[in-house]
Amino acid sequence: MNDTFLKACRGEKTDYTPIWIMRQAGRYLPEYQKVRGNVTFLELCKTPELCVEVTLQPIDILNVDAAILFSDILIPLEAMGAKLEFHEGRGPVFPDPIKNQADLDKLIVPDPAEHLGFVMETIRLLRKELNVPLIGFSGAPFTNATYLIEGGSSKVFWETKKMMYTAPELFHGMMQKITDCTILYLKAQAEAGAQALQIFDSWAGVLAPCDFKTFALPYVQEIIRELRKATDIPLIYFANNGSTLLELSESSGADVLGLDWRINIGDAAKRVGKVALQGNLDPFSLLLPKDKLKKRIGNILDDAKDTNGHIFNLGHGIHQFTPPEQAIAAVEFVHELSGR
Ligand code: 1CP
Repeated sequence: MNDTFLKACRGEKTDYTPIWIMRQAGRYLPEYQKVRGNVTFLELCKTPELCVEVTLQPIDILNVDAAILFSDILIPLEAMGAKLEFHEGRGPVFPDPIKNQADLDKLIVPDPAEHLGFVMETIRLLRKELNVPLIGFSGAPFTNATYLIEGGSSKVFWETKKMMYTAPELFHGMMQKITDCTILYLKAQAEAGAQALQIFDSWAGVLAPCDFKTFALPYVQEIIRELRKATDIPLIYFANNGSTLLELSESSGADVLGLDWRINIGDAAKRVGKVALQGNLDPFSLLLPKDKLKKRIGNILDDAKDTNGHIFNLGHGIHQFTPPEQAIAAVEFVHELSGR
């Protein structure tokens, strides 16, 4: 097995800098569109054979150094009992958002084997096929909570912040319930064969540092503390738009911190201790002409030379209109320029 990714996560020396791409399986790939054309997104997520197929697509097409389980951060929320719909062109919708204690009381902490068995089955099947490490994942409690409270995607997070500031006990109760669910879910993924776990905190960057510290970070810390007792696989925490939260994020206890593109990776390395760093090419810079893209990748690799382990990635998910050949070229450039 190619274990370059796992070595970099642990801060060990590698022959080259490994790369994978957030959302590497998805709508920018015609091969994904083809599978997706026959089923709804939720049907796809619940059919292990199809999840295996789309997880493997970018491994062959892009030649990346890690696979990420095909699923979605919102799947365990549905297992908690929240009604979830995906509307074409509009994204996820929770038609019955959580507004009060009675709504929260209706949510359960699901047994992953019973309610999320299709995810574990996907992991078991993938491990038989893969020759690169498999990353499992979940949303971070704060990010997942925003979807349950807002009833879907948001730009301003009015309802979330309103609950935080005017009903903090309800908010904390909800965070604890999501945390309990996430701990069981990620432990089950590790037991099924996931070789690293990433926690996606896509909306952490909308919080002031003091609120991140009070309302979000303690729950990530609890998840990582509990996982540590169960497994020694690398744990990655990605707080999107989180460069102002870097030192706090490091106190999550993660082995690897994901970085978006708004910070220079060398500057980030100076601010943290022995964690490895993952990132951080602006996803839209994949539109650069190839010579400029190569130079840009070279600069990130240079800036990252003093990190205690570097995993190349984009600073957020690949955009759905990205030409696949640009992503293929980016992977080639990372491998070529970082070869030692
Ligand atoms: O129409 C389609 O085919 C659905 C598009 C799609 C895909 C391909 C969604 C809907 N989710 C996914 C897969 C997915 N989502 C993966 C596995 C694929 C891979 O990485 O290769 C992963 C890891 C996620 C994680 C995810 N889902 C996040 C965290 C990462 C991030 O991008 O910030 C979030 C926030 C979601 C929610 C979600 N899922 C899908 C949509 C449209 C959204 C909403 C995003 C938003 O609120 O802006």
